[in-house]
Amino acid sequence: MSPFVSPDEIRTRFSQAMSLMYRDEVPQYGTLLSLVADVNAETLEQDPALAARLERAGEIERLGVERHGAIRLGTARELSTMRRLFAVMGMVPVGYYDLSVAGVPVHSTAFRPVSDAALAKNPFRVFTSLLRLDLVSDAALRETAAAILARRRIYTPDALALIDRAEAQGGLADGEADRFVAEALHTFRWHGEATVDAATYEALSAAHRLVADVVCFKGPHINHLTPRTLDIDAAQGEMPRRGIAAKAVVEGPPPRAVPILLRQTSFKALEEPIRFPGGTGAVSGTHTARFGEIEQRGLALTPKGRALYDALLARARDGEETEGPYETRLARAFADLPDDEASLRRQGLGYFRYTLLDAGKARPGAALEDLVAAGAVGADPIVYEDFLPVSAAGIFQSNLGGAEQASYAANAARDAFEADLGAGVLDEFALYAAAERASIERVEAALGASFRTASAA
Ligand code: OOG
Ligand code: NI
Repeated sequence: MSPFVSPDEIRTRFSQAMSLMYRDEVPQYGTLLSLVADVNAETLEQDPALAARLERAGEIERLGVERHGAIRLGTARELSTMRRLFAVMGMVPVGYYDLSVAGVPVHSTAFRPVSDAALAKNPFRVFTSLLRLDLVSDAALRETAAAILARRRIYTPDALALIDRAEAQGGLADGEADRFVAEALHTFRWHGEATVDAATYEALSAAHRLVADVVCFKGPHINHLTPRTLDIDAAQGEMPRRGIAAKAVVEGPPPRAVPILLRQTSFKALEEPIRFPGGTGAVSGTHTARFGEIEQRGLALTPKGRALYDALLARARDGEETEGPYETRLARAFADLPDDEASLRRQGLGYFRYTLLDAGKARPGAALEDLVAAGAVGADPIVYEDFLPVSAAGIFQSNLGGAEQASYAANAARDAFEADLGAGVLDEFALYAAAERASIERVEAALGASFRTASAA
């Protein structure tokens, strides 16, 4: 037996500890959790077929613990250490998101588990952004910010020592894992004291509110935690009834019979008191950074499906669809994406996980598609585990508190990001394709046959 706690278990402990901490720091997050739990229970009760399918996919158990968070880092060193910290809990960087196109001076990745088994245990993800000071035009301000960031230490010495130990030993023993969780948690806490004086805060905030959020504090406070709902429209409707002012528009695709990718809504960031050093100790300013968010996840799309999604979204946002409110334009644009599972699968638009349901119904030599039609094999949507850059930008914008609409020339810098990270980011599509392929191979092995046709994707 391994003397170490599994990374899945450490991730679960960490995500639990983070959730407790955030509920303490931002009580409305607790309200969101109970709202989502109620909506999910209601949805499952009213839709036994959905309940059965989630059960089959092993998603029922994960639903109660499922959430994502987000942080914003200031330096390459912070980012590469964050990669090592998350690796201890089985989370690796997936995807590259360039948000500069949307006027946010960061680029990002998502740390998350990747294997089917680890995702089923606990799919905790952290959307992690790195500030791009190169996009700040004022050179003096850029230098000030870089100097402040170079001085801060966001990890405790014990957290660093435990990361070293996990790497050297190949894991952490039970007590070490608990200490690691407690030490790592410090990095994500809110600190009400700014590390800079009010004038510096104002100057950085004027360049972009996000710059002040990253540079002026002791560490990268977790800025939201997001539970997963099975019905985001119901959750959105319920928010005002529980005293939460919801963001006006749900980000992502419109409501559909077959949920795809990711739909998200949030409540606006709190305006929190901050103190500046050298002051009287009295509140000397406010800062908006921390908020609450809810999401609904659906089918992971193939590159072909995703290209269609991106095109349809653009059509609704700033393309041919110009008549009526946003929701109407969005619904009209998405009429061009099939909205039943069979079409999405047959047209190679989404990824599916295949399971053998009834070997007795399987004719020898049949194609996979025939086996699905005959009810011998089930095809369930593979859940999208990642993020959407346009949605993420919308979430950033609605929570920065200011009205500014900065814009930067489209300026992806993936190579620089990976160099700062100290590793490459994984390709999300390759992960979904591998999960689909592995499920087909399991069916093949169980039937002792191989299928004539390759998977749609
Ligand atoms: C991250 C915003 C992105 C999401 O769910 O798309 C995000 C941030 O505000 O730091 O969390
Ligand atoms: Ni989020």
